[in-house]
Amino acid sequence: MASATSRPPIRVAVTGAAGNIGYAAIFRLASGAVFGPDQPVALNLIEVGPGLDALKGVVMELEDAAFPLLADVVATGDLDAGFRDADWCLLIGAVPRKAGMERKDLLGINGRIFVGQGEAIGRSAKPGVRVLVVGNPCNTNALIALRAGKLRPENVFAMTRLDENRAKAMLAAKAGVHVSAVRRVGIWGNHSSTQFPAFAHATLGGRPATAAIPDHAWLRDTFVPAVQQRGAAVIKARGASSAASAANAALDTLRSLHFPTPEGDWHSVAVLSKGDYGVKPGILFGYPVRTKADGSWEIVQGLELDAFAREKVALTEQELLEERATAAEALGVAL
Ligand code: NAX
Repeated sequence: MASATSRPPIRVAVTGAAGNIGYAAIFRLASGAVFGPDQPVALNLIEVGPGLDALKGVVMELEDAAFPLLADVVATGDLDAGFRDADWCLLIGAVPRKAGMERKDLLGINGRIFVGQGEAIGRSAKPGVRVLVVGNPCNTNALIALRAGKLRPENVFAMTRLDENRAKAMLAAKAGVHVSAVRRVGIWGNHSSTQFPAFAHATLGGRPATAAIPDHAWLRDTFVPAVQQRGAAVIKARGASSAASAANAALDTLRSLHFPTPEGDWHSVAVLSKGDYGVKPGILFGYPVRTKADGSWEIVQGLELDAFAREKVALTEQELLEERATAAEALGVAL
């Protein structure tokens, strides 16, 4: 397939491409919604088992969409073919937790998947490949892939953007402003019910959230748990986990890491901790991050964490340390 413009395509590998999130993500990737209207995109779509049959239909639909920017499509069950020459890997496919399954079982089952994927990315993707893990438990899966593939730590991310978007929507609704007026919401820690959506640094239409929302008990006791439990609330209402909003957040993350962050703002993503804000090194920890003009990124520095925030950060840090230990034991490797 020849592309409409002469720029080389950005090649994005997507696992779980025929699943709910994958299906919602790839058409927007192909349309130019992430990398812009002048940037061709190539898609490497990776599936397993029955997903491989469904993927044939997804490829037919991609053809039928006649995207001018879509330069190439590879559909495969082979990890090396799937990750070959990838600039970005979007790791969505994972085994969901089933009734009776312990967290340790899930970490073991998915851990093995992410060992294999990390190794294949290390062998077959471009050396500077960037990896975003969505499949849960995404922070620890990302750590496993990073270690297995000996990937560059600055290039491996786990998704906390859906939590940020949820938090922004809730703050906007409470204050009666449009969601686009909300900035500087950082999700700290794990993408789980221990995450900490830090409201103290947020602004609404330029005003501190704590001024725009004077009900600070609501911020602490209603807002924080509501963001933490939003995924469960969607499952209860929809009978299935968030998919379109999760795909949207994954694409927001790619865009925010690809383009410089607007002045005075930041975005949330989990990165390998090196001790910033006193968090133990060696876990994928959600932080507020800024992307620089040269494409590199930095953790936002100098934010004040009060006693409430420090307690929440410590809780989610503790959970990630435990997840790492459990996964290391289940896989029989050091992480
Ligand atoms: P689906 O079950 O609809 O799709 C998953 C797809 O992955 C299936 O088509 C399956 O065949 C494929 N798959 C499974 N193992 C694979 C492997 N080893 N290689 C390639 N493909 C594989 O789930 P979906 O709703 O798309 O959710 C995917 C993952 O996202 C789950 O782990 C889910 O928990 C996680 N989520 C993460 C979120 C986040 O914010 N980080 C939020 C949404 C979502 O819960």
